[in-house]
Amino acid sequence: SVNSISLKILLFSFSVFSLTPAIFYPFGSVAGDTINAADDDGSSSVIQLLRPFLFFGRRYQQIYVNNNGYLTFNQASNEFVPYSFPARGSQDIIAGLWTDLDNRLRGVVSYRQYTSGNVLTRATRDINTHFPNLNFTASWVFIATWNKVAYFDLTSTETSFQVVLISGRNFSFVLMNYGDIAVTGHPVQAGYDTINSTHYFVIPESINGSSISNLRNSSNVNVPGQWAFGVDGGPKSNKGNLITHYHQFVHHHNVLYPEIILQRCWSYN
Ligand SMILES: *[C@@H]1O[C@H](CO)[C@@H](O)[C@H](O)[C@H]1NC(C)=O
Ligand SMILES: *[C@@H]1O[C@H](CO)[C@@H](O)[C@H](O)[C@H]1NC(C)=O
Ligand SMILES: *[C@@H]1O[C@H](CO)[C@@H](O)[C@H](O)[C@H]1NC(C)=O
Ligand SMILES: *[C@@H]1O[C@H](CO)[C@@H](O)[C@H](O)[C@H]1NC(C)=O
Ligand SMILES: *[C@@H]1O[C@H](CO)[C@@H](O)[C@H](O)[C@H]1NC(C)=O
Ligand SMILES: [Ca+2]
Repeated sequence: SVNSISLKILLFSFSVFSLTPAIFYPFGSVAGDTINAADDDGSSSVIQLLRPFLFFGRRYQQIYVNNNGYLTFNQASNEFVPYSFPARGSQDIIAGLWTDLDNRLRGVVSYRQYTSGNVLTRATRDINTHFPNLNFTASWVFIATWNKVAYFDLTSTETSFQVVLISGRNFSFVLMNYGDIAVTGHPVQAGYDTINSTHYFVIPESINGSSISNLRNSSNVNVPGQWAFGVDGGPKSNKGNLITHYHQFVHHHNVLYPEIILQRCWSYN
């Protein structure tokens, strides 16, 4: 019947979408990524950055991609239970989805940095869209991807997200891209925190594993599943408030309709 055909088309388009969301930057072995060892609480080796990354006033030359869903600068971390931001702790951290991920049986954690090519063009366009009037040009992009990674002890789950670091001149940005995020009973945390928590951000709803799947349809930049942050901490980011629109998308007859739920403001400094 017509109904079953349209249902099949819908299911087909949903399954295509779930393979690789359009917001994802290139990743995986086809993109030439370096792949982390499959390990419950493992990390990359130290990654020397091809350009220094400015994170709220601190300039980093190296980074680690930790399998449990987050980036650290000074040392690798095997912590599988996130602490809550703001922690007023002693490290800078960028958490795409800090929780007990485990890719021994399922999923790939990988990363790559770029200093030329289409990825820079795309990053330049994305940042100028999200942060108009900066006349920004990306000169370096770092992409870390957790693709279809299982949670510890929940070996049939698949969770996909990316953390993209972008810099040019003395501007720096973080994009978080969320695909399918499986429900979990483990503690979770998404956002970033700094030494002594002078700057931090927690993505709304991201501390509840039961509602974590909503990361795929929320945004601060009108792009479902994408969050964008300016993180250099330079003078420009102290000029007033950045108004952000937090959208959720509602399911109705298998179609996603945008619904404006909230408008959030935060002081971008
Ligand atoms: C924007 O940046 C480019 C290259 O950095 C520069 O050539 C151009 O003059 C800038 N435009 C404005 C309006 O500042
Ligand atoms: C963090 O706070 C402690 C205690 O107030 C202080 O001693 C330390 O210098 C601060 N660290 C940084 C990097 O500001
Ligand atoms: C977590 O999310 C679920 C589903 O949205 C909700 O029922 C539950 O009350 C939430 N728990 C907390 C502690 O916020
Ligand atoms: C970039 O850094 C220079 C000094 O290194 C400073 O004068 C300038 O204000 C900075 N620009 C921004 C946008 O932070
Ligand atoms: C968000 O997306 C997920 C997965 O598509 C869906 O199950 C959920 O109902 C959505 N939540 C909202 C609030 O739209
Ligand atoms: Ca783990």
